[in-house]
Amino acid sequence: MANWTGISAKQQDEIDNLLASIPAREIPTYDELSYDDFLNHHLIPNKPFIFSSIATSKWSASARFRAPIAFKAVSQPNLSALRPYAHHLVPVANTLQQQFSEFERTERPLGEVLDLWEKGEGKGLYVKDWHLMAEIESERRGVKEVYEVPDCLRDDWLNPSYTPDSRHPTRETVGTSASTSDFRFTYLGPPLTYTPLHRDVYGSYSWSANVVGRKVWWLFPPDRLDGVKDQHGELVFDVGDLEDEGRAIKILQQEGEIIFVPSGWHHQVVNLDFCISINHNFFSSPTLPRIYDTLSASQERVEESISDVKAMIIQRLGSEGDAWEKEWVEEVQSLLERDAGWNWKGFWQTVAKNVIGPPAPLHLSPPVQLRDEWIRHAIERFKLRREWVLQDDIRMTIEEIQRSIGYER
Ligand SMILES: O=C(O)CCC(=O)C(=O)O
Repeated sequence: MANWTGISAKQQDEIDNLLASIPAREIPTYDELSYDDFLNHHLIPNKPFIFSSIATSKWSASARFRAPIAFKAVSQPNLSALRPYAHHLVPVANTLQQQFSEFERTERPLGEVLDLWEKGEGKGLYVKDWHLMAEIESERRGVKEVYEVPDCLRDDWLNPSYTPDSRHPTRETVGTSASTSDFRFTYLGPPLTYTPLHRDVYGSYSWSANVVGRKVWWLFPPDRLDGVKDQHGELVFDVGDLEDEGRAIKILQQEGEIIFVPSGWHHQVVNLDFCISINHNFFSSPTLPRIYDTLSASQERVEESISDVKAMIIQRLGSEGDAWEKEWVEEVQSLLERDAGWNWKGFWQTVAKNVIGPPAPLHLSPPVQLRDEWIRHAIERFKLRREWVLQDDIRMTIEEIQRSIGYER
């Protein structure tokens, strides 16, 4: 059996109730969007929008992964078409089993999960963060066997630059495991599997394309978070537990549509049908100030959490000279990398890489003067930090960036 049929009457009721609760769409939907409009109406002001299903109509995934149903706008998943990837080890969340502020997670071959689904089992299992594109590239094929990144979304500083055909292994990709190398993800799961309230990694933007099925999104701009906190001031796990769902911008994303989620916006997502979706977390030069702020805030939290270590280092090395401070900075940066996923070294290396080899052509990127202004501003701010003084490798990377944008000070 290639299709998913395992939905109960109770689940169908829940889905019907969700559908009945969707208001008129509050964000724009475009069949086409010029890069200038994308930059000025969405990237810079940090506002969401949707690309209509035209954006994915020519994707191979749309032809391969959908089993269309006559006279219906929503397809069934063609699970057999995923069998060529059955050997990929994929992260699987059990959305019926909450563990603290996450779901229980395991890693297993995709084939095992497909077997369960094809038997009508594994109803709560959600394959999330599967690095399908990196896997395809590591097997020396091109991602065009799945998708095409829309023009507007190619200025992506977080992922390998978009190349439809197989790419030669680079210094960056050799020795990196496909399962951790990038932020190009594929998600698949049965109706009512969901992703709890969260904000994306590093304060990045994300885009998410529904190849199969429909999703409901609850979006929260940064100034609308008060309604989703519990009595201890902590963000709730599931906004469905709140009477007013936190007064979200609530969107029904149809099959084929791509949603753009702004940087720093919290969101929750539930699958209404069996869904297969592809998403990227990404950022580009207009997001640099937000990414910078997010990393600074993560560092503050890390420093607070190990403030006793600072006292111990000073006691051991004395407070004269900068030896204690050098060790403290290194300690903080290494914990920051584990906690936030990266640190200042990674931040500046990412900026350098994208300045030296821009991922998108000029007409699909912000004007160079604007880009360089965002970078200069970040450099000016960074020069006030102790890491600028104490971390030689970062200083060298920044000097390389300065040379590249013609900004020597
Ligand atoms: O589709 C989902 O379940 C979550 C997707 C998401 O959170 C994102 O694309 O940022």
